[in-house]
Amino acid sequence: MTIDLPSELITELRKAKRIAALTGAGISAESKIPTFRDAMTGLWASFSPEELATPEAFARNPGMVWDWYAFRREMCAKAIPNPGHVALAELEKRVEHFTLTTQNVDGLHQRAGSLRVFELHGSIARVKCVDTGRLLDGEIPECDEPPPRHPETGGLLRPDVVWFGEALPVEALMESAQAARNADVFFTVGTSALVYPAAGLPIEAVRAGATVVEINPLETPFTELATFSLRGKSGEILPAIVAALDV
Ligand code: BV8
Repeated sequence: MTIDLPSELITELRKAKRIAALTGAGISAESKIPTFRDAMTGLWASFSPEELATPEAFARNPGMVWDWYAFRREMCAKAIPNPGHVALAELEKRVEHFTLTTQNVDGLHQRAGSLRVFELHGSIARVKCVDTGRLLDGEIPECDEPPPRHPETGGLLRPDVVWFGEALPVEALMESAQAARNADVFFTVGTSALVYPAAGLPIEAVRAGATVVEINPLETPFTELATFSLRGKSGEILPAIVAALDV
């Protein structure tokens, strides 16, 4: 598969001291994790993610929401980082300052070797008490009727992810916004650019004068603002970019 890359992009990347990237569910599609908008299958097919990934949905039907996350947690644990995740970990080694911000909760960037990762929407691998926010140490307890309860607090357990209507982790958001404002080159990879405030990061990068590269098989509401909009799969385009830098 030969990927046509704009030579100006490679020139910009060679000069760049600070590179930042925002990733969305699309970068994990080639690891067989359905994108957020495709994830609604089986029992949950009749729901939209915005309906299930909310505190209200958990309050209304904690068992169903817990089961949806347990099903996704299992899928993420079995998933393997793909060449797109690996390429971003390689890119981090080649530049002075690299910041990776992800909307994904699957942990695949860290498993691919990325060191500086900010998880804007939390992690599906962690669970916490819904009342106190206290994280669970160790294994998720067995239970007859899910969700299980936190052994110390007694509260119901919920995934440690950011639901719609919940605030994002302040430090992750601040660091990511600063990286977007200071980037020489900013990548937005595999995201429909619909969910805020994450979707505001590439816009901050454009405002600050960065070279902004969108990688997505489809157009998004951000496409017209990008310096380069590369139509294709991140698992193919990102390795091609790293290979071009090594020439
Ligand atoms: C908040 C965790 C305030 C859970 C998720 C303006 C400002 C602030 C808020 C808002 C605002 N406008 C609206 C809001 C509210 C809301 C929002 O944005 N709603 C949307 C629907 C309009 N935002 C919030 O509620 C946020 N909270 O603002 O709180 C606040 C402040 C103080 C105090 C209290 C409250 C919280 C949002 C976080 C929600 N949680 N995830 C979970 O995972 O279950 S969001 C969820 O969507 C995932 O994280 C997902 O990553 C994310 C975005 O979706 P994408 O990643 O883009 O995935 P998607 O499927 O949409 O697209 C995939 C893309 O990949 C596609 O474009 C496809 O073409 C592409 N693709 C496919 N294959 C490939 C590929 N690309 C490359 N290669 C491939 N092979």
